Amino acid sequence: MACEHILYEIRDGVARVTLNRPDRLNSFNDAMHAELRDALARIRSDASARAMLLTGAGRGFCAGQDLSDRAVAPGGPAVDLGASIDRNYKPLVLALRALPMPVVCAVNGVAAGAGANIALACDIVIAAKSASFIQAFSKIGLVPDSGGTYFLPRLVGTARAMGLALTGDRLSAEQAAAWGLVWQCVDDGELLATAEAIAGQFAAGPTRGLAAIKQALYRSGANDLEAQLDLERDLQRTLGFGDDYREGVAAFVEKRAPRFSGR
Ligand code: T3D
Repeated sequence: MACEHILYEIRDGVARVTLNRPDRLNSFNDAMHAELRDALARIRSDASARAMLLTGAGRGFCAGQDLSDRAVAPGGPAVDLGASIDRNYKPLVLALRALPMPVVCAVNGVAAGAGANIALACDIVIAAKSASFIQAFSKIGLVPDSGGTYFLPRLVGTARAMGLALTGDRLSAEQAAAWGLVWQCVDDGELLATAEAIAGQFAAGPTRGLAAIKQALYRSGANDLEAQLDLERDLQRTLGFGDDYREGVAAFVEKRAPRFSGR
């Protein structure tokens, strides 16, 4: 599929995806969703991709759904938002979480509505100092979607989640980092270099092990301790038969840097 609304490349083990509708603050229309869905499927099936980096073009990261596609003429039929979520937002969030490699999100500017929660669906979120997060849904009579009501209380607790969701107030990147909503807040000029360095580190890492870490942490919320211990055992068993574990131990014993193959 030709890409018109995203930029996409795989280089040096890192799949880079840039949301690219800057004049609309990279808000989502159906075509951008389709391109992103296609890119994620390609990344998943390309063995040369061992980490993903998601960012936005221009001054914004993503302003959520393109609302110009939602304006309804008086008396006209309403859009079925549930169908839109089933078709676009739910598969996107699930695909990011299930991608068998770390996903680094570089939040370069405002992340609003579904744009904020798609950032939170990524595994490591780095925000530029000038970036901000807005749960804009309450301003238009909606509920946080794209995982907002799932991620927010888990990341920042119910009181802060409730405040963010009910008010729709802007949260600065620095405050987001202080609250533990994101991994790091960096100077604007350092955002891409920082995100590239982290994605590059992951791309040279033990890919299956990193994917298993994602899986274990994301499943821990629904497991009791015994189920989680069993999951850790099962993952460890599988990884212990892999090339990267063998290489990691050999490198440690030989006092050299490991050369992980991702297998
Ligand atoms: O519908 C479904 O399928 C269900 C799923 C819904 C998921 C959702 O994401 S619902 C929430 C949708 N998003 C919003 O409500 C956010 C709307 N945008 C804003 O509130 C503001 O734009 C921001 C706070 C994000 C940024 O403000 P500011 O002042 O920095 O920029 P701006 O001037 O408002 O925006 C710049 C341009 O982008 C502007 O266009 P113009 O006037 O230069 O031609 C603005 O209209 C456009 N833009 C920004 N956000 C959207 C958008 N155009 C369409 N849709 C947007 N979401």
